Formats: sequence, structure tokens, C-alpha cells
Amino acid sequence: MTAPGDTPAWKKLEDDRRGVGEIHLRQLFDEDPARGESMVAEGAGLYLDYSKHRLDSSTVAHLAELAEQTGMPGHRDAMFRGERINVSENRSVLHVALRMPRHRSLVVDGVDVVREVHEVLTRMAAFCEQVRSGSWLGHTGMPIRNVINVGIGGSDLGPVMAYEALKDYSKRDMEFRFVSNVDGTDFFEATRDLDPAETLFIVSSKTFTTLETMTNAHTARDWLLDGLGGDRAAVARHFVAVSTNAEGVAEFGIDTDNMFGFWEWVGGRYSMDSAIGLSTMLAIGPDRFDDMLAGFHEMDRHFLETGLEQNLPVIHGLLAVWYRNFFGSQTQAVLPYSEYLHRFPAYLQQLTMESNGKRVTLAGQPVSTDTGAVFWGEPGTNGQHSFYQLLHQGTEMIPCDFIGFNHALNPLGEHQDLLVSNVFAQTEALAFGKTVEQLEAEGVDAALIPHRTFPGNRPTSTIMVDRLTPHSLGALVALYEHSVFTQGAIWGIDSFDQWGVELGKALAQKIIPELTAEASPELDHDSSTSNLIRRYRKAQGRN
Ligand code: G6Q
Repeated sequence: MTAPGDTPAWKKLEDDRRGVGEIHLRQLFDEDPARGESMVAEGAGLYLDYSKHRLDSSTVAHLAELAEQTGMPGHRDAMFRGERINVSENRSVLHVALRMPRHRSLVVDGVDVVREVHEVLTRMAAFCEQVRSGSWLGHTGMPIRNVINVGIGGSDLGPVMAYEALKDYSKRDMEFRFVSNVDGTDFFEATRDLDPAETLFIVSSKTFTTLETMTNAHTARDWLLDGLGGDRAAVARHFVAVSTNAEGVAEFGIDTDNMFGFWEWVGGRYSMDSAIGLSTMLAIGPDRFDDMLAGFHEMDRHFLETGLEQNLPVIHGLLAVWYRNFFGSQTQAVLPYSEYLHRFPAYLQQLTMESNGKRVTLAGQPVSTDTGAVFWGEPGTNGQHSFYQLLHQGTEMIPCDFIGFNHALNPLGEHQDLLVSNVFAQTEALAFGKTVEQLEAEGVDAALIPHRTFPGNRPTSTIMVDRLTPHSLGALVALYEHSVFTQGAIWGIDSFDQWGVELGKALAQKIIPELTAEASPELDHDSSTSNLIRRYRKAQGRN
């Protein structure tokens, strides 16, 4: 793989940055009034308008050359073939196999992974039918009304986001909750008003060793047994597991017949469409879960089969590279105009920042260019009444994704038209701003003109979707997954490991016994950490 900075395309892009990159969007639209119709791409039911970006079609061609010259398309094909592109963990990266149709086959290391995927999906569907129909009974003979997913990180963020996003399609007479934080408050608040006799826990953990999840799972087991009179046989009717660690699941006391597996080639943050999506399937039902997988798959095919300059995830990823590397943009905002997508930015934070927050190349050398930006966001229109001020008039230029829908799921009066008018108005204002001349023509007081001027030239993508459905959610998530892939491949990094997260898993282990030991422990930390430990011990009445 060639380092991005060593490619001929990089030099052209440096020129573009000094050329078209300095031209105001007002002028770019004056010179090419049709760019709003030509700088668009469509695929898997999504429409991307990237005309309000600080580039022209030749820059897009140069960015596509950068992708070619860094070997991105070959890397993509290697992922789809099941090659071990996660080099630091020596693993294949096959979330795309999770959504391949049943008739397909993908043999990796002698195993047809698609067949295995569908075996698990079939078992999940049978289980979900039982719970949803009320035929799966709890220990005391009552049907399940409450489902609590216990997991963290990739075993939580996808399930929460998908449940919230697809709530309109969910079984409304069931309650779905999610416990992730090791802060006992999370468990307490999730269970305080529930009857254990009607509650099912899904313990979701790829490794089944994660501190937070195992702590919450043990607390859940105690809560259940306390509530149901202590008969350990109750666990089998109220606990199921989603994991790759059958031994750990059995040790916990969950019958492995009630375990839904997945594979080491599914990264946590790429797992919401695996068995980790069991809570999603319980909420929306197996058929709609299939629709979601079909949406993912349609975007996978688009990514694999469409030319780079018409390829949504590729264009999206190239734009991220353009701003990160040529404008020095450190952050990117994601602004979904749907209340149902209120957890989507948090989900994307993990997908993007855990994947591309890397500082060495696949070969272990320091990278020669900046890598992943900070992702953040909130749903519109709420964000407009807070941080959009900085987007419009701050000193930073922050590229934004606006995500809008043609049709509301809850059409009420004129809400939908008002909502979408805000999408269009915001992107227009960010691009074109408001000039001194316009303000003067409006008769604005001269002293106020500097305050009321909007520089514009602030880039946005508009992603329009017909309606939020399981299918379109799948396509939207896959768009971002493959955009992240495109960026990581160009930067030559491993987007599929997460050693920074592993560090967090190990660090607390040393300090736990130092906090809990009866006798004052020997501390060999820095003075700040040791002092904080001593103060905390004192607050607990320990010396
Ligand atoms: C995701 C990360 C991380 C992981 C959690 C939970 O890509 O690896 O967020 O999902 O740490 O891990 P377990 O599923 O093993 O409990």
C-alpha cells in the first residue's frame, strides 16, 4: 500500500486545496449553477447531495485517484473475500457476510460463513417468535414483557441505537431497556419498576469477560433470584446470552441452548446485525430484521460494484479525507433530522473514532498524515438552538452531515414540512451565509453588521432518505461503515482493531484491589493517582 502523501493524486489535491479550495461556495455555484443536480449520488435508497462542498468535479476525480493509488479498491475486495485485513489481530473482517442472503456462500478457511450466519438467524427467529407470541414462559409461568440487554460498547450502542431508531416498528406492549454502565444506577433505574417474573435478560458480550457486562449480569442474576425466591433453575427461563465464548456462558449458568453465537471476524462496533441484534429482532420481529439486513446488503453491493465517483460510501469517505487532511478539520458533525435517530451520533462516534483513531500504519510505522476526525452530533432541530451558533459564526469550519427523510413516521399537521425546511435552510445558510451588502440592503444598523454577518462557505452533505424503515436504517449504517473503511484504507491503518479500548479493560483491574483491600495497600502509582486512591479509601472508611 502506498502512503497517501506519496501518491501523484496527493500533489494534485494540494493544488486543488490552494485553487478551488479557496473559492467561496457562492462563486462555485455561480460558475456552475447546475452543480446541485450533478454533484449527487444515489444508491440503496439513499440520495447524497455533496454539491455544497468546497471542491469541484476535478477534485472529486483526484480524490478517486487517491483511493486508487493507495489501493483502497483492492483492500475492499480483500475484505469481501474474507482475507485477514485486521492485521494486528490476524482476523478477517466479515460483517458484510452477516447480511448476505441465504442462497449465497462465502467460504473462509474451509467454512461457509454464510451458512453459519443463517443457522444462527434461524435460531434467533424461532426464539423471538416464542417470546413475542407469549409462548416462552418465565419461571413462574408468565410471558415475557420486559427485555433488558446487558452489554457495553459494541454490544450496546448498536442495539440501543437500532431500538430507538425502529421504535415505530416495535412491539409496543413489550418494554425494552439497555444496561451498559458499571455505575449501579444504570441497572437500578432499568429494573426498579419491573417484575422479574416477566423479565428476560440478554447478556451480550463477545468475550463474556468484560468487567461492566459481567458485573451487571451478576447483579441481574441476583435481582432475578431475589425476586423469584432463589430457585437457580429460574436462570434458564430468564437469561439468554449472545457471545462467542460458550465456556464462559455455561460457567455463568446460562444453558448454551439459549446462547446465540457469532464469530471472531465480527468486530464489536460492526455487530448490530449479528446475534448482538437479538434485542432488535425481539422488538421489531424477524421479518423486519431481515428487511434491515437487506438494506445493509444493498449498500454493501453498491459499495462493491459501483464506480468510485458514483459510490456513496466512497464519496462520503473521500470528503472526510479532503477536510481532515487538506483543511485540517478536526471534527465532523452528524445531524439527523429525526427524533428516532437521537442515538445515531453516539453510535457513529464509536464506529468512526474506534475504527480510525489510529496513529500507526498496517505495517506499524507512524502515519504520515492525520487520521480519524472527532465525530459528534445531535438531532435537528434541537441542535439549531444550541451549538449551531458555532457552526455558522465560529472560527472553526466544521463539515456536517444533514440527514433528512421525505416522509414522517408520525405525520402530524405541518411538523414534517417544518422539519425538512430546516434541513434545507440550514445547509443553504451554512454554504452561502449572509453578506454585508445583504445586511445593508435590509437596513441593519452599521454597528450590528459584523455581528450579523455570516461568512458561509461551510461545507455540508445532505443525505435524503424516503422514510426511516428497517431497510433504510441498514443502508444508512452500512454507508457509514464503508465510509470509515474508505478513509482507513486510504490512510493505510487498521480500522478493525481497538487496542486503546483493550487498555481501558486492563487498567482498572490493577486499581480495584487497591480500593477494596482492608489493609492500606502499597501504592506505586504517580503521586496524583496514589493520592486520589487514598482519598477515596478514606471516604469509604478504609485506611
Ligand atoms: C468494539 C469494541 C468494544 C466492545 C466492548 C464490549 O468494537 O471492541 O466496544 O464491543 O468492549 O466487548 P464484549 O462484547 O466482549 O463484552
